[in-house]
Amino acid sequence: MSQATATTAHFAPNDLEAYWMPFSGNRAFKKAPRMIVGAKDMHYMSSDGRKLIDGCAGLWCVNAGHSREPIVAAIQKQAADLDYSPPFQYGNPKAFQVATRVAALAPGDLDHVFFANSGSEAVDTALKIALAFHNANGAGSRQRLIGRVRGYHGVGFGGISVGGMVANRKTFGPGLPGVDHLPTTYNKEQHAFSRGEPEWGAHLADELENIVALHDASTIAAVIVEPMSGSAGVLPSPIGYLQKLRQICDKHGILLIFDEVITGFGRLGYAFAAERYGVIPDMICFAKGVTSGTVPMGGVIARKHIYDAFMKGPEHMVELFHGYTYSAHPLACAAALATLKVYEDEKLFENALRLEGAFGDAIHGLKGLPNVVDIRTIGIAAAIDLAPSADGAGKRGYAAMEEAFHRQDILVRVSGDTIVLCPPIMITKDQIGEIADKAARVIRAVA
Ligand code: PXG
Repeated sequence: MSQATATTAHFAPNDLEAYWMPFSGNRAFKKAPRMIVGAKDMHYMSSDGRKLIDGCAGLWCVNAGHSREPIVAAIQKQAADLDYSPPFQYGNPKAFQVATRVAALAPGDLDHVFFANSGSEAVDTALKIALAFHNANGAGSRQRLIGRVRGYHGVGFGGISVGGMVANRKTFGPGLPGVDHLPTTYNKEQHAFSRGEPEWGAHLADELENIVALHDASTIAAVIVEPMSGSAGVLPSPIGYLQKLRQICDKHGILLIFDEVITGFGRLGYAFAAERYGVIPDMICFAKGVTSGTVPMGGVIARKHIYDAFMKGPEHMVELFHGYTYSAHPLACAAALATLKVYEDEKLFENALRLEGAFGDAIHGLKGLPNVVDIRTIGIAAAIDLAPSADGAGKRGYAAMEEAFHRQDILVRVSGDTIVLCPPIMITKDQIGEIADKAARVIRAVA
């Protein structure tokens, strides 16, 4: 831990009331806070001075590890050199450099990058580009958007509409009109305890033909899917599924969008899952790992034909009526350039691929522990489903998170009664073993 971290380790706020925490049980947290005050490489430090291994890369974002010197230095220098510059009609040089680097990492002719500040904004941006693309091509009737049951695409109205999370639909109403959904690819009978891409389920992509038959292709703008659903609990695409979706989209002139907010930047052993699967979507949404979580940044990578469709008309005119005050923020750009260099210098994507087998072995070794009803692993990501306890859904999961934080010195992500593990991809084999051991102790403790 750095000097600064050590001196702040015992800082504790004296009033927790004002902060309305996102996606949190506010009252339970405020009774027994899990306060984090420092971080370095694979570890967090708690306010009571304990070192916890980061089992979830923050929130799937700190792929390069915490507070890495070259990234910290780049952000500090940028804050002193150029704090902010307007992204509309003006440019900062690093924005062009990041775009070039990200485009170079993306396969095929995914050549142009539009910047946002989060995954949610990236998704809204991609959906809007899809609609505007068809408009620009004289196909304005293509307005329908297709998502998938159990998909997670952030929290904007576009994202929750194409997403397939029941809680969003129950809480916030019907969302955008003209949205339809493919079925989820997860099937417990067929997939339980699978490693990597399950063999069963490619045929579920054919459901897109049924949606086309119902609405007609001329009304459909785009399909958006996660190559591996993270938030729904690590649900990888079945073998051949994404290839089928690509074929059907091509046949009907429908754009295919991969939401790679989680799968981007090494989680599955490649810069993008598109490369792992050999499928080139028309757009990729990214965020999180692009800056290793240090400064918010998101964006959309678009294929050449998408960008070109907009580059017509008078040259002084705005081509796409979209953008954010903080698109390509200088601090985010500096962080992204430094982060991408760390990934490259330390070969972190290759590290993830190399350790995928060891990670799968370690986590699947938890099969047979009390209440473990399914385990799924792919890349450096795993979900462990626990049977709910008799006193209600989500209670065992919450207890697992508390046990992990307060007693086993590991940060995990919990969704309902599912424990998710997705540590930084700078991880070593020993640390994989440590995470699996700690997870085992947590699972036993909440039996
Ligand atoms: N798309 C995908 C595929 C995501 O996973 C978003 C969009 C939205 O990103 P922002 O930056 O707006 O939050 C996400 C976010 C979890 C978890 O524990 C996952 C996300 C966020 C927080 C927690 O699974 N994914």
